[in-house]
Amino acid sequence: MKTNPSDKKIFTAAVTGAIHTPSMSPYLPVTADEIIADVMSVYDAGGAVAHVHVRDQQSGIPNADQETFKYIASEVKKRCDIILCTTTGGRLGEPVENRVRVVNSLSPEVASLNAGSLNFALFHVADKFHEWRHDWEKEYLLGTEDFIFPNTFYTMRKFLENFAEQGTKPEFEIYDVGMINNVSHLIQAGHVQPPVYLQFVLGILGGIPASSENLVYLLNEAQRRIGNFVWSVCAAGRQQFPMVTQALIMGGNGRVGLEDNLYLEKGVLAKNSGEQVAKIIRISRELGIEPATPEEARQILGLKGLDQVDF
Ligand code: KMH
Ligand code: ZN
Repeated sequence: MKTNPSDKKIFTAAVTGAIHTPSMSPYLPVTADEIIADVMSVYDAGGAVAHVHVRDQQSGIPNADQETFKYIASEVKKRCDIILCTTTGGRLGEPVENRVRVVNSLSPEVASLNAGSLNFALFHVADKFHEWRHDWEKEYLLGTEDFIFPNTFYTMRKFLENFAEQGTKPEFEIYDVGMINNVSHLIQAGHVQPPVYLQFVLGILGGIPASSENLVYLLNEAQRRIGNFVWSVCAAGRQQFPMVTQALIMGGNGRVGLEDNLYLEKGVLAKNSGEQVAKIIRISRELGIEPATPEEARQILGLKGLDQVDF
């Protein structure tokens, strides 16, 4: 029997993010070459999309350096056809104008678009670590007790103008139920065309907790208010595999990766994001669900294609 690409599921891995810091795992990719290696581990394991942030090469501080983005994207493109989803979330505290720059400089196929403001909190994690490799890490985490991650309607509209100019598909990061209403508004106001791509991000302190009930609630609410969308789930920490598995059972797509969770299983650090991709694909195949190739993922998401990017 021939499988339709839309029966297959898109596995994304978020490879480094801006949440974890170098002291938390020796495997967290920091330099551009480490990030490239992690993206390749994702591709080799069967992932279709890699979500990418960049960091300062020495200190590991997340930043929005365009040269680093360009180097990573072009090196990955030389090696494989994986879809790159560049972040417009960036570092906690990065000025909004810097965050969107990557859309114009790389013209990526997909980029993240955070669907509302929230108290993006990491301060509670700082207590779990006692030795820091860099001075900035503890301060960065503790500073989030008084931090709002700004994604106002104005910011979202301006970001979407940049996305539209480049033909870049937004991946809406949905941290809480009200953000579904925000996306619905953006569609109704004509700032973005359906079908939209939603990434439900569960378990961030400041957003909706990771639970089965909450995922059902988010999905029902998205069906009611938006109707026409492709969706995926990721979850912070140990909820990563349970929540992504639940998404697969409910017909969604899933994201893993070291941005969201540093572990492969209890007490075992993942050596790269590819190990997590391999694990979720093993689980998926046990459920009779096949991973989409990057080309199939392009069809499912309606992307412009790798020949249309600027890297
Ligand atoms: N950097 C975090 C504040 C995104 O990539 O767009 C949120 C984040 C989302 O990582
Ligand atoms: Zn991210």
